[in-house]
Amino acid sequence: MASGAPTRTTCPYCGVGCGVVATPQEDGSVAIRGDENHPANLGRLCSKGAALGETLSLDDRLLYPEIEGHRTGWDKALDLVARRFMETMAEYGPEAVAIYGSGQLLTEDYYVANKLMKGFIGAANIDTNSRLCMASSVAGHIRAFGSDTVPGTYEDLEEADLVVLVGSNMTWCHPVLFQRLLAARERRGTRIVVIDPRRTVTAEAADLHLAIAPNSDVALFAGLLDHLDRMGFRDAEYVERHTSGLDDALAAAQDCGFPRALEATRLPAEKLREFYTLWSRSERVVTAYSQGVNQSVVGTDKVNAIINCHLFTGRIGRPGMGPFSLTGQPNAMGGREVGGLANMLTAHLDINSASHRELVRSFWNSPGLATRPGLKAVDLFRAVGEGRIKAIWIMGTNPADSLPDADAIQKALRACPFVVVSDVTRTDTTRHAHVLLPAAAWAEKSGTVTNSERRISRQRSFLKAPGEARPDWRIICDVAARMGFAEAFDFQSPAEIFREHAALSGVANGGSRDFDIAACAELTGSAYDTLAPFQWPRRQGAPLDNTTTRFFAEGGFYTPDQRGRFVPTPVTEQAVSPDFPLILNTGRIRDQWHTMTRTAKTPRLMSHYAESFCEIHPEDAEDSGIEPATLARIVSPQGTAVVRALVTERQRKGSIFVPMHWTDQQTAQGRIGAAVLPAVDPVSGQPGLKSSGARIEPFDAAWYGFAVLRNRPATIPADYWALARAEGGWRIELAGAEPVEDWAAYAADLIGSGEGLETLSYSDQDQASFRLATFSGDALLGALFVSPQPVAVSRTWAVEHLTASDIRGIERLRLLSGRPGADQADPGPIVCACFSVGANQIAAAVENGAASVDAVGDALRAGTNCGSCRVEIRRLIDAAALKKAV
Ligand SMILES: Nc1nc2c(c(=O)[nH]1)N[C@H]1C(S)=C(S)[C@@H](COP(=O)(O)OP(=O)(O)OC[C@H]3O[C@@H](n4cnc5c(=O)[nH]c(N)nc54)[C@H](O)[C@@H]3O)O[C@H]1N2
Ligand SMILES: Nc1nc2c(c(=O)[nH]1)N[C@H]1C(S)=C(S)[C@@H](COP(=O)(O)OP(=O)(O)OC[C@H]3O[C@@H](n4cnc5c(=O)[nH]c(N)nc54)[C@H](O)[C@@H]3O)O[C@H]1N2
Ligand code: SF4
Ligand SMILES: [Mo]
Repeated sequence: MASGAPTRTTCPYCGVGCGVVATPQEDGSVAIRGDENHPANLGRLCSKGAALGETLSLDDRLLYPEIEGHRTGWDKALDLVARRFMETMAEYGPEAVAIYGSGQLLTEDYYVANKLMKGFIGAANIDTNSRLCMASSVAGHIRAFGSDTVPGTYEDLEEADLVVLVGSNMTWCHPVLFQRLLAARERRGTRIVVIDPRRTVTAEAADLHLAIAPNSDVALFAGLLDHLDRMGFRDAEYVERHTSGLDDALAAAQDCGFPRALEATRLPAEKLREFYTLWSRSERVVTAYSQGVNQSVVGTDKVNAIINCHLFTGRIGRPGMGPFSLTGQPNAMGGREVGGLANMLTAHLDINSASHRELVRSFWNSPGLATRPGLKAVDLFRAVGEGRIKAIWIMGTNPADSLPDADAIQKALRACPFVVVSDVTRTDTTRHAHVLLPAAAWAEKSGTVTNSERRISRQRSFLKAPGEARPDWRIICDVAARMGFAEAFDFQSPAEIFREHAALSGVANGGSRDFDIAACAELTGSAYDTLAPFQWPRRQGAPLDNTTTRFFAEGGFYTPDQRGRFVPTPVTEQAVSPDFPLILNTGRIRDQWHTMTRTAKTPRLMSHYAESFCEIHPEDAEDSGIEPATLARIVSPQGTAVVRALVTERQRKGSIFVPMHWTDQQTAQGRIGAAVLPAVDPVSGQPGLKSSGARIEPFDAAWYGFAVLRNRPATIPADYWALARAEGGWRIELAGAEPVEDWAAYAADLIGSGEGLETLSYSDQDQASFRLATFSGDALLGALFVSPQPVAVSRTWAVEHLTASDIRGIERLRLLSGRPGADQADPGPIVCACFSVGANQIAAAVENGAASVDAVGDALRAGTNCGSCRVEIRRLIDAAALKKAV
């Protein structure tokens, strides 16, 4: 096959929405590069985007529909879904049926799912993982603006003098946008403030880090509003002409004031003052926020506390100013545009408004549109567990891991009479599927997505769907047709769906609603194919060009009186239970995406962190008897999880942080979702995923092990394990609560045994330490290292043996001893995933005179591609300087 034509598409990971150019190669691989013409990234990609080509392999893909675990044909599977849905509706009413979707579906998929549920099944029990992600931003926007509008654009981050990042680890989670911000800082000296209880890599790159107490953001920004008022920073004209409700909001802010803000945030007074002064004096300020704000039981108030300050100063909708909600998923925004939440209608119409409902009903010609909001994610799964919902269709999300109280979710799914799952691979959720539907994946799908700055981009397929996999929109329309709604779902392409969606956004709009892309209502097939990225709104007749759009500089809010609303945000206290005194914070790491179904496929991305961990402050570790690098059990009233202890002062005392990513697919007992509290924000219904009460205790390990293996073992006999792909095979961390009698037999089970293999082993007298390596010819088949303490073998170095073809003599002994020879460099833990550069290599370069991140880049290329690791490189340079100084 000759190498294919380049296809311009969009990255399927975060809400930055980078343009990607994918070029299939002669050898079947796909070359990936950033699209230099895409306004979001101008050619840049982060480590995850750059590794997209490595996630396209077909192993693990779902290729055929299954019923009860057995392969079947599409007709049978679709007939069954339609029949069971209709039977359930007939017997128990439409509210007994639910759809649980995802901000990773394309707008066209999302549109038809929502149309089917709200318009034709006739109830609104369709919610999505956006409830866990964006719901508080949506609710905060609607309270303040009357609409779910992100007022600004990415350029504002580049044109601001001050950028405040609240609850956002932008370096890792929106890396390309962060690179744009850093480049702007080079040019104009932007000040960056990070507000996060943890000292993240983003915090380390900032000019000021406020390590506030968890959930004290409301007090921080209420205190700021009070400060702005006292110091005379009110934009009287803006407030007078364009807003309402200031008095109540100010009263609440005065109630808080500096003293309560100080008490709640537990910051040093001079830091708090510095921040207030900086914010007040910077006309061009962007306050960008993400999950540290949204994923909270006071998330909506956090959003409004921030927006209040921008309304008060009139710093909104002008270049370099405004509140900015960073969206998580690639299409979190598109999902909201089609009303993909249980309390919304499509096209930013209001489900609680009779006239809006009538508008949609008549446009769809629907037999009976939902008349009231449906259940939000946490309540929706509670209803599944309690038997009120009897049939559920899950698409493009993995709630068995990602919802709080995840064991309860699994239990609910087990009890549910009918579970349909559309996915591209097997997950902890697909285990519960009665019907499993193979969806086409990123490279095979066409449609549109909307990024954080309201920019709609095309996703274009460049590979044929494997096996019998089909795009989600097609699957949904096929089920709808079988339920008797063929006419309303007679779409032959994503372009047709997009046109309908665009047309609906313009119906009776005339500027009365923010979301309007009626300019696309007549788009031809070929115009859709070549559609360049554009920002909404694009009202009827407007050109689809690259111009920037902003909202609210001159008021024009979407409230009945067109005024922006101040919302009072009273400061509340969160109770801490003495049995669960620590606050469990969960979130993301640089190289993994959510439940790891794609990113875990690439060794490069597994080399940054190969197992889950818990960041804990040294004093909390000592109080709980946790030694560095041992295993620890996190216990909450909901459940438990076992992870590696990472003792660090970057973590605030009283809080612990565990990544959300690891599932039963990669580790034993490590799913943190099982320990997360399902409490939700009363306004948005978004769970407070960052602050569960928990305690931590040592995991009593009789032994620890580490293994590198060419082949994935069928079973892993250990109480704890974490399995990761490595170049040439696999790597596993192991631990057991009980001693093992016969280590040689254990190793043979894990690694394999048989004729023609050569095995070397070593054990100390009481067999507490044991090492074994098995060779097939001159290549390594596997090696196991066991010790009563955490195994002190260089992981990167050991893993490199899997790809060596000539391990002989002394090399074998060195491997067995677990130590590289003096003539061999141990690269150390991988810091730069793009060029596989380890911490020891960077330390050596620094030792040899590389004194800056750029100098390290010149020497090793580390940090010169996506740049996501530059802060970590800086940290190593600083550590070396510190070592020299003491
Ligand atoms: N590498 C990577 N990038 C991703 C993703 C991924 O899985 N991996 N997922 C994408 C998605 S869907 C999302 S939603 C975004 C999320 O992007 P982010 O929101 O940036 O990421 P998180 O790590 O979830 O949380 C951000 C920070 O909130 C802090 N935080 C916790 N509690 C509080 C608090 O009370 N106040 C404040 N101010 N901060 C607090 C946490 O310590 C954490 O550092 O990332 C997107 N990008
Ligand atoms: N404790 C804790 N929990 C969290 C969070 C947290 O910070 N802490 N964050 C929350 C947030 S912000 C989010 S966004 C969620 C994310 O949580 P999930 O949505 O559950 O995570 P993913 O792993 O992205 O799941 C996407 C699924 O869709 C499949 N998939 C990929 N492409 C397609 C496709 O084209 N079609 C179909 N049908 N399937 C596809 C993937 O294989 C995968 O199984 O997690 C939430 N849960
Ligand atoms: S920043 Fe990275 S993950 Fe996000 S869209 Fe761009 S390349 Fe993809
Ligand atoms: Mo998210």
